[in-house]
Amino acid sequence: MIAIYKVYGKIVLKRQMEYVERKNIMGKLRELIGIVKSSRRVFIQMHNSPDPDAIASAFGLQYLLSLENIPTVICYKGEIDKYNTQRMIELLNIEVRNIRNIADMREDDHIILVDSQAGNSNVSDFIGCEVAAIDHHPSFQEVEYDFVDIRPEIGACSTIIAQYFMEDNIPIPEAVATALLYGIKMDTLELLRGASELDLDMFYALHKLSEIDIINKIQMNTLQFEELIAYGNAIKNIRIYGNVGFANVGINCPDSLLGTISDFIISIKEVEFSIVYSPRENGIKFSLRNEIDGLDAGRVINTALEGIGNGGGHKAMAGGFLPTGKLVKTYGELEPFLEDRFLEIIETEGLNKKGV
Ligand SMILES: [Mn+2]
Repeated sequence: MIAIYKVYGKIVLKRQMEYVERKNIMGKLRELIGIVKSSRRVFIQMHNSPDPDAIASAFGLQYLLSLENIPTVICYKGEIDKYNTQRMIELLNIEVRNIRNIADMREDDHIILVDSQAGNSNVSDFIGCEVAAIDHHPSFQEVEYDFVDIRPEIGACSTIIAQYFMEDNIPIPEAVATALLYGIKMDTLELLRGASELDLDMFYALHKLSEIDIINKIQMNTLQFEELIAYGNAIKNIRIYGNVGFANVGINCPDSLLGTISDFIISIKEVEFSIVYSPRENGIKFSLRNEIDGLDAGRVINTALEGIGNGGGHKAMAGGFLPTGKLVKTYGELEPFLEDRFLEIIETEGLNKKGV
């Protein structure tokens, strides 16, 4: 890792100077503040079962808005079930609230979506008004916002928030820098997955401002017994067809863990595309990872679940949900049906990209 910082060191310093020089130009942050300035209260909504990148982005944005005396509440639906994410919240003193503990949200309250967009399968529609979206996922649905900063080419939403600080030359408190650094680290697998030049720049700048000790503490002893069971199921149930791996990790595996197991499955040498899923009471939850050049995991799941469910994401990682209510298939029929469907789409998409 040290080698990476050294290589990019010079370039980053030059760019930081450019940011400083540009500080007087009205940036994205000013535009956003203009929109929410007069709000009674702003809710910063993360995707359901938020991950470190979503939490860091919300935390950073909350700080930026607090400088303008704009009252905010960071909120989400679902559970924060991964131990390292809970540790992050605890150690950095981040205040997040589950929607079930917010009784007084009103229609005229403003919502800023971070690391998410309205209409996605993993974003619940709260009663407030979605006025803004800051995200790094591709859009699968057109939604009108008063402010939008959606950049699918960026590896982490934390990077976009960090850029707001840098552009306007706003000093970053240590806890915020540490959170954003951890967000980038987690979403880009230590800068090795989908990291853009801006991710590298922000990572480098944040690294110097962060308390690395806290990151080490967040990452220590993070494997829980429940996770071990899910890994066990994945190992037991994995099926590999060519370079595509499928694994059923068992009933009600938490969303965030599903992604971690998909990362694990794709780390197998023979697997270049992984589809990991967990049956729920009302459907099946999917997590996909892709290492094949001509393929896009987001498109694969979007096509596979078209008309029967909802899915999307990036080239390298994606997710989706298939409600079983509408499907007239027993569970035993469903697994082979899904495998065929995915394999067919992967093959067709791969061939299309090669221009065959
Ligand atoms: Mn993210």
